[in-house]
Amino acid sequence: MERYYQPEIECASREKIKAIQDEKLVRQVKHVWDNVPYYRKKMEEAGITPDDIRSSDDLHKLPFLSKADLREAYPYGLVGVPLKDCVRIQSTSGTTGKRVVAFYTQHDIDLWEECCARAIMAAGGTNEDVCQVSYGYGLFTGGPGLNGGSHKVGCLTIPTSSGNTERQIMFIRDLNATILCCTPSYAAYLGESMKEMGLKPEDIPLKAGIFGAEAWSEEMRHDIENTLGIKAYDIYGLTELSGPGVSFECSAQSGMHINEDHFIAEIIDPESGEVLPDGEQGELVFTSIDKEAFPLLRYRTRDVCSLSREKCSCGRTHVKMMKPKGRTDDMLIIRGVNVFPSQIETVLLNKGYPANYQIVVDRVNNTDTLDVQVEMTQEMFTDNLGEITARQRELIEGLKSMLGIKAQVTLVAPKSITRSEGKAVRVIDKRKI
Ligand code: DLL
Repeated sequence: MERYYQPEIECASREKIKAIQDEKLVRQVKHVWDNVPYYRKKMEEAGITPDDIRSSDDLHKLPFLSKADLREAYPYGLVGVPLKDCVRIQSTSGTTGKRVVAFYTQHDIDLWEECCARAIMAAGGTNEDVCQVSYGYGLFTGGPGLNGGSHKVGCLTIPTSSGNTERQIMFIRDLNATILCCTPSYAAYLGESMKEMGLKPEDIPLKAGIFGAEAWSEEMRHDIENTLGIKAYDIYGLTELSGPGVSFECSAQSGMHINEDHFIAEIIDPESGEVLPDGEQGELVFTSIDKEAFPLLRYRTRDVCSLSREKCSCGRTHVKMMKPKGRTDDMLIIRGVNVFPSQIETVLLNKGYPANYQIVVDRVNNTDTLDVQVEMTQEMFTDNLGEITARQRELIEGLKSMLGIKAQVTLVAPKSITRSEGKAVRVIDKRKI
C-alpha cells in the first residue's frame, strides 16, 4: 500500500521533477514521431523534428492537439502501438459528434490506476478502508479508474456504479463504507436522500469523499461535507489522458496536485495559444509523457484554470491546478458577457439554496435571455407570493453583482429538477446560433 504514497516522486525537488520530465518528454516525442503519422505530419508542418525537443523547455515548439484532431483521427489515427498491444478502450460521454475513444496498454492501465491510488491515499485512504465506487462503470472512466486505484491501495472495494440510491445508502451503512467516490452532484443527492431518511452525519460511517468529473464550487463542497460529515476531496481527469487521477487534492484542499511525473501541464491564452505564467488563468494543456497507446502531446483540454507552485502544507511538490472554473466550451456568452455556470452556483449556494438548478439561455427579439431555475428547500417552500418575489429579487441582485448582467430567476418546488447520478446537466442553451 505504501507504494502509492511516493514521496520520492510526489515530494521531489523541482530539479528532480524537471529531470524526469525532460527525459520522458524527449522519449515520448520520438515515440510519437515514429509511430503516430497524424502527429508527425503536424510536426512536419510546424517545421520541427524530434531533434528540436531536447528538454521540457522546448515543449512550446510542439503543435497543439485539439478535440477536432481527435475527431478527425477517430478511431485509430492517434494510436501509438500495434492494436495487439492494447488491452482496453474507454470513451467520453460526449453527446455531440463522435465520441473520443482512448486506448490503453497494460502499462497505461497500471499508470492510470497508480494515479488514482495516489489520490485515494492523499484523501487519507489506507488498506483499512472500505471504498464505495459510485461513479459509472463501463465506457466512462470514473468507475474503472477509482476501482483500480482502490484495489491498489488495498481498500475493500464496493463497485456499486451509479444509480439505485437506496441500495447505495444500504451498502454504505451495512458494509461500513468509509470512502465514497462519485460525482459531486451525486454526492449531494445521496446526502439529500440520507437526510430525508432521517440520517444524521454521525449515523453515516463515511469519512472522506473523492468527487470529480464536473466543476463544483467551494460552497457545494461545504454543503456536502456538512450533510455527509466527511472531508470532500476534488479529483480531476479526462478520458483523453487516461481518466480520473491526472490531478487530485491533498489534505490542504486547495488545488489539485498534477501527477507531474506522467503529465506536463501548461496554461495558454485560448485565443493566441501563447503560454501564460503561473497564477494566470487560461486554458489547461497537457502532454502525456508516459503513455504508450494514446500519447497526446500538448492536448488542449478547454478547461479554464490557473496553476500554482506555492509550497503545499502536505509536502507534495507537484504543481497544483486550481479548481477549474468551467470549460471554454461551456462558458456562456450572454449579451457579450462571459458567464460560467460555476459563478451562478456560487451565488445560489451562498444564499442558502441547494445545488439543484438549471440555467436556460434563449434569444428573444435578438437579445439573449438568461433564466436561472432554482429549487427551494423544503424549509423555504411557501405559497406566499410576496415571500417568493422577495427571494427572487434577492437572487437577481446577487447574480447581477457576480455576473454584471441581469438574469431572470424562477424559484421552483423542491425536487422538481431532475437529479443526476453522473455529471449534472446544468445548462440548456436554446439559442440557434
Ligand atoms: O470526467 C474523468 C473523471 C472521472 C474525473 C471521475 C474525475 C472523476 P471525461 O468524461 O472525459 O472524464 O470528462 C473530462 O470533465 O475536461 C473537465 O471539463 C471535467 N472535469 C473532470 N474532473 C473535473 C473536476 C472524466 N474535478 C472533463 N473539476 C474535463 C472540474 C472536471 N471539471
